[in-house]
Amino acid sequence: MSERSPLQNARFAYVPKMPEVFAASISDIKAVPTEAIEPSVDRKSLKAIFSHSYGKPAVKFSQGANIAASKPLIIGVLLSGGPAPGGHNVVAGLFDGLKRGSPDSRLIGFKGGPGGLVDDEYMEITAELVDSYRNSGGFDIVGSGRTKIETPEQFEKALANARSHKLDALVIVGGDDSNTNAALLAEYFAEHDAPITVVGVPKTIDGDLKNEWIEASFGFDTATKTYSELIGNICRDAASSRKYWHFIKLMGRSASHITLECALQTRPNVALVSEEIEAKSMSLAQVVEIICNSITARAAKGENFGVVLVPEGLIEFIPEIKVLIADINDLLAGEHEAFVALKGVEAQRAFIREKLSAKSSAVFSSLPDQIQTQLCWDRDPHGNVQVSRIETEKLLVSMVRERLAKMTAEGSYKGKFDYQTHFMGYEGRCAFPSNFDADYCYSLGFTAYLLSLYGFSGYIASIRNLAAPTNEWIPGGIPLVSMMNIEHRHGSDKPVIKKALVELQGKPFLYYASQRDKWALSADYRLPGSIQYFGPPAVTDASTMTLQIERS
Ligand code: FBP
Repeated sequence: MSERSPLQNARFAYVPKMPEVFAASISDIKAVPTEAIEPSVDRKSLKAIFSHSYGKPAVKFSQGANIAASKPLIIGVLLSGGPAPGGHNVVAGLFDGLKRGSPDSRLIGFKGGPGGLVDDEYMEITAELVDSYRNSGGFDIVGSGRTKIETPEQFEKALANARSHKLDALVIVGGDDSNTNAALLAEYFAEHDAPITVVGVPKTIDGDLKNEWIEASFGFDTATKTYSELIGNICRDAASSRKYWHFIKLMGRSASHITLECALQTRPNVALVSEEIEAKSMSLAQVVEIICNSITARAAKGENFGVVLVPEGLIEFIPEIKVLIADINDLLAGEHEAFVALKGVEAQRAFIREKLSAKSSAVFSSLPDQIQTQLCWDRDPHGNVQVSRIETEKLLVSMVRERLAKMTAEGSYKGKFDYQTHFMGYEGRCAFPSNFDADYCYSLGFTAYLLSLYGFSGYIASIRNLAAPTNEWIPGGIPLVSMMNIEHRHGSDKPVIKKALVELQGKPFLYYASQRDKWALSADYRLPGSIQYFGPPAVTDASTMTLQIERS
C-alpha cells in the first residue's frame, strides 16, 4: 500500500465534525452522572459476578469546569474482532484528546487485538503514525484479533502487562463479545485494586450493539452503504439482462440489521429477516415458499429475474436448525477431542449424526452434505457458529430449484429460473469511512479519552442524537454491565453483552413490512449509488435509513 490513491490523499485532509461540547478546552468539559441503569434481565447473577461494576449511573459530557486535572495519561488501545470502517478515526480521536489534555500523554497500541495485551505485543502510537491513517478504512494501524480473554492466566497476564506499561486506562474497540471482554477486565482490575480504567467503544458492521444510549455501532453506516451500492448495481443488471435471480447473502452474523437497511435502500423483491422467521416459527420449506411466491408471480408477468437478500445468520433462526446448532455446540464442547481426532469430513458428519438426538439427527441428515460439514466447522473463540462460512444462499437456491421443478412437473409453474449467488461482507468492512462514520468514530475516540480521564471504568462510549447534525450530538458513557445477560456458550452459562436483534415492532421493520408485498412483484428498485465524500451535505452526510426512521 505504498502508493496512495488520490482519494486516500484527499481524505487525509478531512477534518471530522464533532459535538459542540468538544470545542471547549478539556478543562471546560465536565462529566455529569445521569440516571442509574441496570441490565434488563439476570440482575441477581450479574450483580454477583460484577460486584465492583454493577449499579453505576450513565454519564454525559457537557460544558463546565473539569474537576479532574488534565494530567498526562498513558492509555493502551486495542482493536478487536472484525474490522469496521472508522476504527482508525477512533484511534485518532483518542490520540488527539490525549494530546489536547496534555502533550506528555502517551498512547500504546496492542497489536492483533486482545491477544496483543495478553502477549504484550505493542507499539507506541505517534503523531506521525496517526496522521498516516486518518479517515482511512481498516484496522491495520495495529491489527485486530478475536482472542477471548477467559482463563485465569490470560487475566493475570493482561493485568501484569497493563501494570508494566503503567497504563492509566485501556480502551477496547469492539463488538458485543469484545466489550464483554472489556467488562470482565474492568471487574478483574477493580478486584485486584489496579487503578486502570477500562473503556469500551461500540464497533461492529452488524449493527447489533445498540440500545437507547448506543444508537448505532460504528461501521454499520459505511458497510451498509457499500453493500447497498453493489446491490443497487445488481438490481439494475437484473432488470437489464432479465435472466437471473440473484441470491445475495449479507453479513451481520445473527442480526438482520444489515439486510433490513440494504432492503430499505434498494427495494429488492425479497429480503428475509431472520428475527421474523424465528418469531413465526417458520420452517426452511416455508422460507423457500416466500421466495417461490415472488418468483412465480413475477414469472407470470414475464419477468424471470429478481433479487433476494439473505441475512447470513438465517439458518440459526429457523427453529429446528436452531435446536440442531445448539445440540452440535454442546456436543462439540463436550467431545471436541474425539471429534477432531476423526479423519475426514465423512467420518465427522457420521459422528455428529450418531451422537445427536433422533430429532436433531434427522434435521442434520436432511441438509446437503456441504451444509452439514459447514455446521461442524470450528466455532469462533466466543463460541459462535461462523455463519459467514455457511453457504445459506446456495442452500436456498437448491431448495428453490427443487420446489420449482416440482411445480413445473405439476404444471403450476411455467417460468424459467436461472440464478447467481453472491456473498457480501468482507467488501464493506474496510471501506473508506463515510463522513458519518469518520465523524462518529473520531468523537467516540475523543469520548473514550474523556471517560478514561475521569476514571469511568467498565463504561462504553455513547453518543446520542445521531440523526441530528453533528454539533448537536450528545457524548457520554454507560456501564457495560447494563447491557449484559447470561447466555449458554461453549456448554456453560456465561455473562455476555446481549445482542440487539431487529425489533419486529420497531419502525424500520414495520416500514419494510408495509412495502414488501409491492416490492416482491415489481422491479421498482432503488439505486443508492456509491458513497460520496465530497459534495452537498444531503448526499455526503446522510445517515442510514434505519437511524433516520428510528429517530424520526
Ligand atoms: P464483529 O462482530 O467482530 O464486528 O464481526 C462482524 C463480522 O463481520 C460478522 O458480520 C461476520 O459473521 C464475522 O465478522 C466474520 O468473522 P471473521 O472475520 O472471523 O471471518
